[in-house]
Amino acid sequence: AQSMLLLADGLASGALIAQYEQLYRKNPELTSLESKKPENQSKNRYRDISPYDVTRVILMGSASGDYINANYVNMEIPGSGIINRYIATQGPLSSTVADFWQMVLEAGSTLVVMLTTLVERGRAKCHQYWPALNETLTLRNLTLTSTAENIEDTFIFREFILRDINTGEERDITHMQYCSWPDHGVPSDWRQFTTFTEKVRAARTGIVEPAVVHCSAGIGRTGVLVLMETALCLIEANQPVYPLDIVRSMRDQRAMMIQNASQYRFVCEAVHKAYSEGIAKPLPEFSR
Ligand code: PTR
Ligand code: PTR
Repeated sequence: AQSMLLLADGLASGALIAQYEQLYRKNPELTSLESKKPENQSKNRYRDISPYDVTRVILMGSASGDYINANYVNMEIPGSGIINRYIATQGPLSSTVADFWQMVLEAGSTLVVMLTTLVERGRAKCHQYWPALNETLTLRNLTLTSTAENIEDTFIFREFILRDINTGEERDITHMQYCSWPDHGVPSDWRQFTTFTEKVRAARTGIVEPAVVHCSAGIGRTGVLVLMETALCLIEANQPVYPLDIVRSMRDQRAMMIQNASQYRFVCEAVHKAYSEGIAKPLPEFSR
């Protein structure tokens, strides 16, 4: 298809990267004032990573205020009627674990995607915000019970039950962790990453509530996954894939999505390979 030829040309000529470097990292018209308030600063893992006010997730029922470092990111797939909804967020801190699960509860989410390990090169990247298998974690008005854990090469899939103590409401949560992807870097294998993304798509099929996606800062690796899933959905709906437009749309909802040019190149190459190898292909119902 036309857009795939453009993508291949752009990768070969370097134009794709040049255009990416021109793009703003933050939309200059959008503020992030809430994250700078004194009472909220300790809730940010990184001082330089702040959510826009306009798309931030506002907690309704948290005892520690309405702020969490998270944004709603909605990616529309034209022509298909699909809008993939995400909450892009940082890896929880020990002090924000209860807020994190409160957010999952309030958003109605059933899927949490984790793209970091807890520690990388000796540095803490994310607090372990879930209990060990068959154990229960109690957080203010919530409990979280871990009921299953399956390790598949570099992925770990877990099942949790999230329970609201006040209402008795229970919800099954699927947790999908990708384990071999250091921050600022790219996955070691495009095929494995594409497989992981396909599994995320399968897990969210038919679900309108947002998938909660996080890494450590919630921008770099989270951005790569959102771009990949969006591109696969566009191909399936027989729509052109213009990665730069997708990044712009993401960065209008959460600043700095996709950390650097090597991540952008990686995901563009993965999209192109998935298309040329027929892993991603237009569905018959969408071909014109
Ligand atoms: N349905 C036609 C086809 O698949 O060939 C027409 C079509 C052409 C559909 C291009 C989508 C297209 O988008 P792009 O080529 O930019 O991916
Ligand atoms: N100031 C931090 C740093 O550059 O180390 C912020 C940061 C951390 C930015 C991690 C991006 C990071 O990667 P990811 O969003 O993939 O966790």
